[in-house]
Amino acid sequence: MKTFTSILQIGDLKAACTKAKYVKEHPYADQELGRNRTLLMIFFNSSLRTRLSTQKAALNLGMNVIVLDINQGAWKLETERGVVMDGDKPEHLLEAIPVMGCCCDIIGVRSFARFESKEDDYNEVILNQFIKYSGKPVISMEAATRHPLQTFADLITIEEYKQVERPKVVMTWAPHPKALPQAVPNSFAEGIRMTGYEFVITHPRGYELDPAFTAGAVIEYDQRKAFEGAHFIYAKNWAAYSGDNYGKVLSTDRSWTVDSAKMALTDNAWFMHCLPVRRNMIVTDEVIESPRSIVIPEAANRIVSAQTVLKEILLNMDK
Ligand code: AN0
Ligand code: CP
Repeated sequence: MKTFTSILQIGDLKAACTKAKYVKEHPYADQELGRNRTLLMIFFNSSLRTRLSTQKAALNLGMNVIVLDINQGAWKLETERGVVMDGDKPEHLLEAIPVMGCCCDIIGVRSFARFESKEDDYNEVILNQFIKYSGKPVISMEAATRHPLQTFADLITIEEYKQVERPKVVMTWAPHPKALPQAVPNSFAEGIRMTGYEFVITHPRGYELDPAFTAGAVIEYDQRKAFEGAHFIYAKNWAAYSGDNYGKVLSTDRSWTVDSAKMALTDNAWFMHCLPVRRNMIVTDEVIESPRSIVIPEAANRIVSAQTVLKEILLNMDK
């Protein structure tokens, strides 16, 4: 593994989960592996879990870590090529990236969809420039279209909690006041396809995701019907993807909030969410606080997914 921008890059899922299990049980077994190696984490957007868990994972591997919040203290970056830089942005991404590359051995990048251009977002223009110009392995810490460290943690969590071989996993859209990217649901759909689980996506009409990610999934517009017999409920909001509605909030209909009455339709399903979550918009207090909510162990598995990925990259680096 040289870069990690899609869950597909973990290769064989079973083997990856076995590696993750080892990392979880022996977090400090590879303290020498990261010695004198530096992880640089670049954030264009806010974070709690990704920042803490990826840093913890790197420290477990004996790495040094530098964290840079681009919006707090760094020069404001121009990202378009060819502009006359006479405005408020003193530095260009095309110089900044190679300089970042000089200061580390691995770069993690968080760069959300900007919803200014669907084409730019879905071509991952920011992430791909890091891959092209940093000269270092790049890890996505949520880019415009995917959040693979989250997906890997989600898959590890489902493996840990599933009680039947082929569980029914339901990803449900839920309301949120702001436009959120499609990265988490895209990536989750991409990951679930690797598992062979039964997979149903439920959302209001108009919230169809990019079929490149959802191919093979059953789309059910009736949320209650989708919940019937589910073993896992994976809640998430996302903004519209299709056509001119790209990046728009089409609905904040709270009849889509995950509540106890809907959970009662499932086969005693586990409740999952990547967090941060808006209570009583996405999910009621009662459901997120119930014994079937596994959002905290899911978040804890972010250390495991990051450490497994970092370890794999370190093992493949020329010493
Ligand atoms: C982000 C999103 O929906 O992509 C990050 C989730 C991990 N969520 C928010 O911005 C609230
Ligand atoms: N789930 C997740 O990535 O959380 P943060 O946005 O807090 O990093």
